[in-house]
Amino acid sequence: MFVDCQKIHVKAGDGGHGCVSFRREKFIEKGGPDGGNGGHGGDVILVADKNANNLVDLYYKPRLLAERGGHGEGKRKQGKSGRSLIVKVPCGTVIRRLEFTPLAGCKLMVKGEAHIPGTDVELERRGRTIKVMPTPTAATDIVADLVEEGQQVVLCRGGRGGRGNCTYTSSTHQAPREFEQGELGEVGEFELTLKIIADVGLVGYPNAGKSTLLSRLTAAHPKIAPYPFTTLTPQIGVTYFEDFGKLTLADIPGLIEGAHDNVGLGHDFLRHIERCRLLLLLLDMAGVDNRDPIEDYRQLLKELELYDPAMLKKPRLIVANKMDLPEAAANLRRFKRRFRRKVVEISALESSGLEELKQTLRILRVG
Ligand SMILES: Nc1nc2c(ncn2[C@@H]2O[C@H](COP(=O)(O)OP(=O)(O)OP(=O)(O)O)[C@@H](O)[C@H]2O)c(=O)[nH]1
Ligand SMILES: [Mg+2]
Repeated sequence: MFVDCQKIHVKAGDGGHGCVSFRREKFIEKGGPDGGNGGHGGDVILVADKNANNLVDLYYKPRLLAERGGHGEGKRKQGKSGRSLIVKVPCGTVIRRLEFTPLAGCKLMVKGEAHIPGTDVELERRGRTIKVMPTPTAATDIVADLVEEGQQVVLCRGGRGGRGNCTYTSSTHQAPREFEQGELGEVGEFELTLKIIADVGLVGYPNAGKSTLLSRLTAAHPKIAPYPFTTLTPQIGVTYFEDFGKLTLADIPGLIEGAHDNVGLGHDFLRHIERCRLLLLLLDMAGVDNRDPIEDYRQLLKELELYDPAMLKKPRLIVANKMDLPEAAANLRRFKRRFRRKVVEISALESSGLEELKQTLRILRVG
């Protein structure tokens, strides 16, 4: 299963409570207070990992809870710190904070005032205060964008451990019975969206041959079939050059008219090419399904523009596929007369023209 958008509920570990204890030993009378502090609660951390390729783990486990801190003990023993929960997510995950909906039994308090979005919120639960991260506003709702391998973000911090009674001792207060409860860990709700990071995005109508091209240039094995919407989820492949340089290519489901409005598989997948540095517009030059490559090209540009005008500012390369079929040559002449742009001619099926395509991609990508 491929999951590229997932809502999660996060709770960091609560701090352990401080302990009230007095030293009791034979021959030592009134040994004094010796209650230790509570341990800190664990944090919830997300880290970008190149081996994770989608958010399916979080789909099955959308509640992330870190371990709580241990309580303090006698003999000044500090409670054990809670282990942090570290979750791996794919590179390219954007994390947005959502408005927190308190659980039953919780009351939203904002220092006695009506709540203002973007300010600190506190929750009161069974007489104790939970820290909730500031509610999102347009400017602050993106918490992090994990792009590089190893980049990490602490989503919620664990609570501090409470003080034990030995820390309350003073010259005038030698047998304190005070202690502190551990702080509650932060809670929050987040939405994770994956926006794949690849150098080249393959864009084209269904059946144009995008998956065939990906399978010829890289070691990826996407499904290839002569019907539209064979590819249902983005596929990534890496193509290598003789000097060990490499390019990553992303194949997304075919675009059709209205894709910007979520027609077909539309919108959901266009975001995966938002971050590609180069767009490869693949056209079925033979017009196999009674299509006209000129119309296809116009429509693709229109869909990209309607989705986000910035898409057209990216460098793009037009690639004419299916040049092995007899109708292709005449269509290509017509296309070139109409647009006067550089067109790379290939036949993905017969693997012809692929070396020139690779070199052109490289030059455009570097330049
Ligand atoms: N004759 C010929 N057929 C091709 C060529 N490239 C792809 N095809 C055929 O076109 C059909 C569709 O190919 P796919 O690679 O699945 O197309 P796609 O663009 O990934 O399609 P979707 O995933 O549905 O968007 C398959 O039957 C391929 O064998 C080519 O260069 N020449
Ligand atoms: Mg495909």
